[in-house]
Amino acid sequence: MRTRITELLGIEHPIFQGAMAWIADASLASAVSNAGGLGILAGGSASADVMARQIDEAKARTDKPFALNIMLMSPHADDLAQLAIDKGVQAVTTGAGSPAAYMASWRDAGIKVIPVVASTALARRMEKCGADAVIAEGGESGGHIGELNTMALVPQVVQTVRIPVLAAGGIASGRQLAAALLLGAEGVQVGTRFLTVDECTVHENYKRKVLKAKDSDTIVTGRIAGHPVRGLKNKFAREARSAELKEALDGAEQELRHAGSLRRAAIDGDLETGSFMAGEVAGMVHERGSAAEVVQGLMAEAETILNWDAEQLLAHNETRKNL
Ligand code: TUI
Repeated sequence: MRTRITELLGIEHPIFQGAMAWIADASLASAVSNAGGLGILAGGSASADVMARQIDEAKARTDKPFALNIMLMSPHADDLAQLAIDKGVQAVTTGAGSPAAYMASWRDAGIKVIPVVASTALARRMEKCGADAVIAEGGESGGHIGELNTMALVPQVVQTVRIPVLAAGGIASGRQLAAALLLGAEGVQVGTRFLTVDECTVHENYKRKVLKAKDSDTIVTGRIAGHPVRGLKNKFAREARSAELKEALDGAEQELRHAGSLRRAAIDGDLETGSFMAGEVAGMVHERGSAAEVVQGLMAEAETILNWDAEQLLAHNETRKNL
């Protein structure tokens, strides 16, 4: 399947691996890149030194393109922006803010720039600053989210910009990949589905929690103070939610409550006090397997369904069978 995204990056499949902070390391990113998608290293708030080592490790594990994600609320964002240039990474994705200040220097260095946007306004600004593509991320996603959901956001971003759009949020199957393409996307970003693959080094408790989850097991905390985060329900999330509602905590207090919570989930596997960020599709992730199996499964299912006409699709839907 060739799209402007596969052409832009020289990759085989239009599938990006979600930039999951504390989780998306060289092991996962190189596995996804080796499978023909785009692996993405995500440091969250990690320092440039830590990410430099991750980049070196990813280069040792794959000859294929991979990206560095920069979480713009990180205190190290400036250093990471420079690191991408010094290390000559092929692509940068960004989240949780506007990367406008860095765009010119990345482009001068020949780095492909693909910001995550949660609104048409930011998508338009990013196109004007020279972004190569945007990832339109709906509120079904895990982690820090915007206000709109994928079904409504993606077509509106597609109508707003000429550069290619990837869809993120709520995508864990080939059917959902096909649906994203029908909404006008030219690629997808998949996070939660990669949490349980063999090459993902996240704590085993995190994997088990995703595998056990059902549709209603995610919850959004932090909506009141303006930094909404979706994750799996546990003691931490329930307490955070009820404290927010009772005390209408201010933003600073909420940040404090969240400090270290993703690390406690991803590294320590602390089931009570960790923040197990995951998307709404956690309820449909029931398997482990390899990253390559996920990439190939998504592509095969999407290609099958996209080759059907409406009659075949509706007949198949009646049977309720897997593809
Ligand atoms: O960034 C994400 N998801 C994340 S980041 C993260 S780590 C974290 N650490 C501490 C506190 C909070 C999170 C976990 N998950 N997704 C991309 C994304 N970006 N979603 C929404 C946005 C976004 C929101 C507002 C991007 C830009 C924006 O406004 C920028 C502007 O200037 O208008």
